[in-house]
Amino acid sequence: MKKLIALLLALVMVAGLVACGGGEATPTTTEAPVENVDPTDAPEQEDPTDAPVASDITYAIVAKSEGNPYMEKMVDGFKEACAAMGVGCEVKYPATATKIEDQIAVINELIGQNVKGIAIAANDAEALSATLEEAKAEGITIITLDSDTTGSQMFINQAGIKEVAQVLVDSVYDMAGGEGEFAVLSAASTATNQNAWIAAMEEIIDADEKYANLNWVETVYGDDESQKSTDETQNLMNKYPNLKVICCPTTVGVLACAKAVQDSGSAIKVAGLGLPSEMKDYVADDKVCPYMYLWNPIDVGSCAAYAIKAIADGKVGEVGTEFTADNGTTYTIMEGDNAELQIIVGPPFAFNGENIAEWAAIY
Ligand code: RAM
Repeated sequence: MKKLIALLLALVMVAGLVACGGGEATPTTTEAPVENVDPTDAPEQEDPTDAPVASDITYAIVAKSEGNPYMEKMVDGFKEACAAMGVGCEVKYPATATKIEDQIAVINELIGQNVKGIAIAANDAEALSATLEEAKAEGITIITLDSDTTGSQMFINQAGIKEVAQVLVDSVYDMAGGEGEFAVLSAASTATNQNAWIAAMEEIIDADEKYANLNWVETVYGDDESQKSTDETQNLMNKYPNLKVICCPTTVGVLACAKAVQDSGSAIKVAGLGLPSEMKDYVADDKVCPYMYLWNPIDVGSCAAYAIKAIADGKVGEVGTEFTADNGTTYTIMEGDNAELQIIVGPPFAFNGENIAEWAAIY
């Protein structure tokens, strides 16, 4: 089984390396996934992340929280890229997603371990800055992925903030039939990525008359915990009997919400960002979630590892210039919102009843 997973991952990585360019629609998020592989046809392969590492350089990845399959996929991509570059890889999960001291403790630990680069999915937009400055003063390259913070040299942005917000607003508009009540079930209240998407959703709705008949009743927070997300969904259903749509810009939240709504028999529709492997039973025209969006979290993790090396190698210049990372992909450098710089991995991709099963086999 481990070997099959490794093989599938390796195939995804090959596609992923092509896909990390940003800008244009990218193959791994927009083209058909690799074919399912018959395990009996597959050559015997060692898990590449088990291979001995020649260099004494180690890069680390810090996730938002443990037990979140999205984070685990991102970590897989990071590990694979480290293995391909021949550098060591350290993976850290903070004790919680809600107490920023937990991520601070993890970064301090990594400084003590002499890692050369850290990629962090930040649980707060600012509270990590001082610790990250200390890390940089020790010569550690600091980047953010998934969720940004000040103090980061570069944010590996999975998809543009406005692009994500636009598909979420349009999903709500469509699923509500253009008018009526909707709510947002988010992750932790300090999560930079969700907060940025929510703020951009507000701007999009305020700026266009088309959305004037949508009534955003409340935003609640499930903290990327399944039970809390379920409880918050039930509270919304009880509090707003006319609710038409719940929009969840979090893979943990959208799964808990879809299940709670389906189990209740309610006619509410669920929109948001979900992992196909977790959402396959809930996504189809006639199901609780007609369609949803995401991108390839494995690509995001892989791009982060390559970006650390590019920065450390001095390949990254000014805003508006390009650099080619060791995966052979050229990225355009943009100004960051929290981090100094950012690159965008690719556009959000729609999953529906037609394509969800294929993608569920990959992530
Ligand atoms: C959850 C996390 C993650 C986010 C995805 C969409 O897994 O909150 O940060 O990017 O959802």
